[in-house]
Amino acid sequence: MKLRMLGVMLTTATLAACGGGGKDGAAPAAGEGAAPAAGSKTVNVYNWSDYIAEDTNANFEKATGVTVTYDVFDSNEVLEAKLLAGSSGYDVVVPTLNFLGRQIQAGVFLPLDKAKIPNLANLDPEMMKRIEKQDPGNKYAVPYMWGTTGIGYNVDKIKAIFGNTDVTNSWDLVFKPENLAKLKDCGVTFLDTPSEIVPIALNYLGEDPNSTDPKVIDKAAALLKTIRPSISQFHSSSYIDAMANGDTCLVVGWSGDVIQARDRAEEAGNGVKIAYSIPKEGAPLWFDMLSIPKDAKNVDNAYAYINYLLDPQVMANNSNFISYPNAIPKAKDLMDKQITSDPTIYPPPEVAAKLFTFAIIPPEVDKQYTRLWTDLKTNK
Ligand code: SPD
Repeated sequence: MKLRMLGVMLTTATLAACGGGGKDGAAPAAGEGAAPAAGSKTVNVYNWSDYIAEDTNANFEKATGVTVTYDVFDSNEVLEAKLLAGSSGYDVVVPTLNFLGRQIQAGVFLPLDKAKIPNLANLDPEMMKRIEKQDPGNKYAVPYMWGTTGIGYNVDKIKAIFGNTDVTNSWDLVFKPENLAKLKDCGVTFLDTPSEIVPIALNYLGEDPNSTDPKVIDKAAALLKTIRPSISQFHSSSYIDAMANGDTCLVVGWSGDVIQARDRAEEAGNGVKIAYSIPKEGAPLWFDMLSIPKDAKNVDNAYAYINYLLDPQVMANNSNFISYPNAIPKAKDLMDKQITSDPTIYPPPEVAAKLFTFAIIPPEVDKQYTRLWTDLKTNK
């Protein structure tokens, strides 16, 4: 069983000085090219919460002599606001690919000096080709982890209410008001982001999930209003513990986070059983990308940090800990088979065929998303 220090991997977007503490005796992996940088001895990293093994930063510090200051967030919107404002103070950030795409257009990032990231050679060329659609020439970023957005659920509660868990195979469970109403009392959490929930609703309605037509987007807004009375909370990180504790029985959330909730419940021995489903109508597939803001102060250390994360052993340790897949084939070989053979983490081809990616959201669509989201959240 994995030992996790609950509370160390923060589930809220707060400042976290993350380091120390070995996990399962995993050996520090130095990572080729992770030599101490001359000059400054720090790197300021801004990553998603619950998205790194608890010993990775400490191991990097040991290998390089560079101190990691590690802050976390749980929303692309929050990260983007900081990046667009400038002077974020961060040297390494991790936007999702479609957000990265528009941030590239806004001139936020440093073009990568690939000679400083020798472990780039470890990345899956097929995946890099896919990513190139939103980062032409793979000029500004490299993939860290990828995943899907689907349904996390409390197995026993769903069985008690619906008789079995087959209902989790369809978004009908979420978008038919009469279904979601049955879960209202045991807790329903949605990710707090229109940029995921609106495309999922559009896909369910048979529309293009990336539609930019205001009338089409209004259809998603109308659908969401019909289920609003049954949504207890909008949050993009606290649901891991809430599910693990049995405080919420359904989430529209991220694959690895739900698996982490499952593992936390198992470790707590509290009898709560959690599972994750990618509904048959299809679900989002996304990539989170390591990049360097153009005003970063510790650029060489940022390269050393990114290069370190791309070491197959380091990447495998991280993926094992957070239950998200990565883009390094050699790392997959080093990972726990229980994770690499889990179809909810690594979707098989027939499931993968139904996944859709997010397009770059144009400014006018962004405004409509923000308006409808505020309206949805404030009017129950
Ligand atoms: N707890 C880590 C969650 C990472 C989620 N990445 C965001 C994906 C956005 N589509």
